[in-house]
Amino acid sequence: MADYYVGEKEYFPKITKIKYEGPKSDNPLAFKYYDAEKKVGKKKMKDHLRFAIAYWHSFCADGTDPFGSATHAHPWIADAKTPMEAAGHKMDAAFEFITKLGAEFYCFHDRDMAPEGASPFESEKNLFAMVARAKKLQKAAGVKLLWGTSNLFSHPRYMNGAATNPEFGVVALAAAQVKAAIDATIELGGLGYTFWGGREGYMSLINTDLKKEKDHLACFLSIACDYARKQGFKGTFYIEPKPMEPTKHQYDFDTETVIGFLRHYGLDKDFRLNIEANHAELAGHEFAHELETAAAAGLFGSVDANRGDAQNGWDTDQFPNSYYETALAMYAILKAGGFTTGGLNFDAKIRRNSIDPADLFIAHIGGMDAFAAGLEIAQRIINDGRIPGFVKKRYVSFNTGNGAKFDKGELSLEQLAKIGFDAGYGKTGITSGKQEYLENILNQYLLGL
Ligand code: XUL
Ligand code: CO
Repeated sequence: MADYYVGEKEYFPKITKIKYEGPKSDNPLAFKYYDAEKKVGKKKMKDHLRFAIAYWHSFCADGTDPFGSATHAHPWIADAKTPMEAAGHKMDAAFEFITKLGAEFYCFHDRDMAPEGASPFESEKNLFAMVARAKKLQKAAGVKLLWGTSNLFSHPRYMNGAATNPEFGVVALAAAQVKAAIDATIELGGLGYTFWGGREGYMSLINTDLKKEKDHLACFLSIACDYARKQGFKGTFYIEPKPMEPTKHQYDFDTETVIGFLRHYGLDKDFRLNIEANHAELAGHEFAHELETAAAAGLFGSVDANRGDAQNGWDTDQFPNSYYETALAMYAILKAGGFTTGGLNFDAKIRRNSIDPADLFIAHIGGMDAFAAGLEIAQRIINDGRIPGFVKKRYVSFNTGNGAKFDKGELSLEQLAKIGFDAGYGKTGITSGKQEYLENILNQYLLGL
C-alpha cells in the first residue's frame, strides 16, 4: 500500500514518498538532514519541528506578480469545469503533496479552500462542502490542521481594512467570514486560529482615526475569541505581526507592539504570537529577536517559516535556507520549551520562474532540511553548554547579596544608589562580552565539529 494519499487523479505522478537519504545523497528529491524519527534531545525531529504546508502558496498562488500574469499552470485547476470542482481537485493535489512530503500539518485561509459565492450564505455553503471533504481526507491521510484563518484582505471590500474598516457594514461582513472560518477550524480539529491583519492598518494618517481603528480591532478579536470558546474551541489564537505591506503601517507592527496591544486590551490570556521570519526582517529585527521577545513575554506560539531577501524591502516569502538563521531560531524555540499547539508553517512560495512540478517538493525539502539542521545545531549549543553557560555566568552578580535583592525588586533607588556610591568606581563593568568568541563557537557547531 502506498504511504501517501492519491485522489481520483495523481497530480505529481513522477514523485513518490520523499525519503531521508543523508547528507551525502545527490538525489534532489530526498532529505539530507530531516530524518523524521531521529531523536534530538528528548523528542523525535518530527515532534520538535511540526511542519505544516501553507495551502495558499503551494496550491493557490500561480506565480502572478505586479508585472506579469500566471506562470504556474496548476493541473488541478485546469481540468475543472466549475470553481467548486477546481476546489475539490486542488484538495486532492494538496493532500497528495503533503503526504508524499511527509508533513504532518497544513494551514489554510477560508478562500484558499473554497471560492467565495454570490452571498455570505453561498460562501458558507461552499466552505462547509469543502470542509466535509477535508475532514475525510485528513482522516484518510493522517494529516492534521495546525491552524485555520480567514482571508480578509484580497476582496476589494477590504481595501480600507476589515475589522478596522471605517464602514460598519464591512466590519459585519468580516465577522460573517471569521465566524464561518472559526466553525470550519473547529470542525477540522484545528489546533489554532490565526489573525494576520493584512489590511488592519492605514495608508495615510490624514484620513484615519487611529485610536478608533485599534479599539475596533481589539473588540473584533475579543468577540471572535468569545465565540470560539463558546463553541468549544480549546486551541490557541495567534496574531501574526507584520510592519507593512499591503498597508503603509500595520497595527500588528512587530512582536513587541503586539504584546503591548494584547496586554492593553486584556487579550493576552487567549492569544499568542505567530512569528514570521520575513516579517521580522521587514520590521528591522532578526527572526530570533522576535522569537525571544515573544518567549520572554510568555507569548510564543507558532512560526511562519520563510526568509526575505536582504536587498529587497518586501515580503519575498522565500523558502528558508540559512542554517545560521534556522539554528538561532531553533535555539530560541528550544529555550522557550518548544512548540505546544504551534509548529513550523512554510509560508513560502517557489519563485515565479520555478515551473517544474518537482520544484515545489525541492523547495520544501530544502526548508525542512534547513530546520532539521538548525535543530541539530541548536541542540549542540545546549549540549555543549559553553554559550548558555557564558550567558548564565554573565549575570552571576544578581544571584546573591544585594544583586539578588535588586533582581527581586527589593531595593529602592536610594538603597541601590548608596551601594554604588560606597563601592566607588574601581573595575566594575570592565568585563569582555566575548561576542566574537561565542560567534566562533557557533560556527564550529554549524559544521558539526
Ligand atoms: C502575509 C502572510 C499571510 C499570513 C496568513 O504576509 O504572512 O500569509 O500568514 O494570512
Ligand atoms: Co505568514
